[in-house]
Amino acid sequence: HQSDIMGIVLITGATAGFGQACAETFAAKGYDVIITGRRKERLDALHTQLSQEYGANVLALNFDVRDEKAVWETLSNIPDEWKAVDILVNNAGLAAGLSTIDEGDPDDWNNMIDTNVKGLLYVSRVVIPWMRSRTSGHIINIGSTAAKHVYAKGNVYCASKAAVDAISQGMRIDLLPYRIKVTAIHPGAAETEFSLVRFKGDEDKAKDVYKGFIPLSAQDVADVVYYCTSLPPHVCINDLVLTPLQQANAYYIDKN
Ligand code: NDP
Ligand code: 8X3
Repeated sequence: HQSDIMGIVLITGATAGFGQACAETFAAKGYDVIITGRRKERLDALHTQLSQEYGANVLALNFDVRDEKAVWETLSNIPDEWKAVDILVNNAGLAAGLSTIDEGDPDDWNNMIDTNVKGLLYVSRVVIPWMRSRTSGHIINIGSTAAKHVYAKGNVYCASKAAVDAISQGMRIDLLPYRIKVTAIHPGAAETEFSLVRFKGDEDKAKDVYKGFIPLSAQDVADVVYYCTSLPPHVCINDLVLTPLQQANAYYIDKN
């Protein structure tokens, strides 16, 4: 990019799905990109791809968002020029299992709450002061239609995304004095590795989720994320729900 850099975007969970599509989209638009995730080989491959295809400067950071110390140490120690983050996309997250509350696995509950809620907070806690010092910035939190309505067996996943919704509202109030935008984006059913992760590698179960309708793609979501960041400085989309045409809400999909 050299002379025509649009800014710096930090995307958590860039090794798959929405995060990867966001990394490609922002790099293609001329952003320099900080990508994060646990799978190092994928991060390295994406690093190479983004630099070669788009000429983006890329910083790949390999950490688990659940690890408060790792989040703090890794992010605090990046070179100062990378701390001028314009856009933070809090995307890393997962659903683990799909069970009634009486049969839920506490390990799954911990994983979802630690990743979707606490991980988002840990990353934000480091990045927000960088934005505050520049009196500008944009935080995009990836919620879900599951934040807006609870569906059968969705209990703790839905609760974790409702927390993302509430945290986004709180951030928006607290960060107004610093002119930091906060946008919560709530996608409906999108075919990524999401269901493969939820069903712990069971490919048939994962595929079944998307039968009978055309789901969103990771690129659909990335396009909407990018759109929200491309508006004039005085305009902020606070909260945005997007679903496939055949989906009305978290628990109603008109399958054919
Ligand atoms: P994917 O499983 O395809 O991607 C998830 C990403 O999150 C991966 O890059 C993964 O990287 C990262 N991640 C997960 N856990 C951690 C962790 N502990 N530390 C660091 N990174 C982590 O799923 P999606 O792209 O679909 O999901 C992205 C977000 O969108 C999630 O928050 C999800 O809840 C939400 N969402 C998904 C919907 C869907 O239908 N797909 C709809 C609505 C919201 P790695 O494993 O390498 O660490
Ligand atoms: C992911 C979509 O429908 O499984 O948030 O809740 S859903």
